[in-house]
Amino acid sequence: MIKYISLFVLITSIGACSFFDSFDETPMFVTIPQANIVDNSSQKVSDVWAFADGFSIGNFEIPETFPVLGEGQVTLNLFPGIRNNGIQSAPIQYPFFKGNEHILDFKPGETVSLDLEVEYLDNVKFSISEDFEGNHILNTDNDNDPITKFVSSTEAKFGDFCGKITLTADNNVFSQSTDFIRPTDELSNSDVFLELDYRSDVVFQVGIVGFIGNLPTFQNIILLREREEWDKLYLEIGSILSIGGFDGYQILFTSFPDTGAGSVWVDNIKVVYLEQ
Ligand SMILES: [Ca+2]
Ligand SMILES: [Ca+2]
Repeated sequence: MIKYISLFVLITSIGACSFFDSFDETPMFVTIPQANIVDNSSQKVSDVWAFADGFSIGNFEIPETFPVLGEGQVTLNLFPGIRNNGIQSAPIQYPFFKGNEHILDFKPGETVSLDLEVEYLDNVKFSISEDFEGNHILNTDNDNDPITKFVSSTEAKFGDFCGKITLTADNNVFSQSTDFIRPTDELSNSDVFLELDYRSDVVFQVGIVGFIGNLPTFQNIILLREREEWDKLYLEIGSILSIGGFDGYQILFTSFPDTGAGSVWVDNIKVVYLEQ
């Protein structure tokens, strides 16, 4: 492992020429031009995590070309990565995607191009899944203003509809959560992420309403800034549900104080976990 990591550091710090001078072996190169979302669903895969014969080569922002050492055949395992909680400096392997395995004939100096295929694992489950293509489940009004609510909108990127909520000068607060209190017991041994597509011209917050019995705890987790184009958030919520000891939860959308007039659009709200 030390060998691979030091190779990567050398290449990124002093360039490929020095790298070739320093080692007897000539690597082959693997290019990952793009992530290919197998079912054309909404995903934001930014990185590939690469392993050769079980050793980590590193994680790379796509598109990228990286060297691989070996002889005979090399087993290359690639895993799709995302940025955790929308933080650029927090790349992680997303625990819900299948890995790609390639058996390569090792040919020094040659470059192989491989698309990263992105597909959910077979045991992925959705505790919540809302695409706004029919009646939606974002109707729980916690703010006592029935005017501020999510309505179906045709301004969608995926499918025909998304959800939209609008703030005006007179109606400038919202706190809306998903209908039904979802149980947490099925999530307890798994990573749990909220996936959310959003666009916004105001700052807003996303969080959970955690329930112990019927007692709600409102918890904002992340503040999302304005986005002119649709963006996607992967938000880790399993630890928050677990630490709170909640036996049920809803997903919560809240306006930020004094944010002014504007709208928030949301789509493809999924709470993802692995069936054990
Ligand atoms: Ca949709
Ligand atoms: Ca409301």
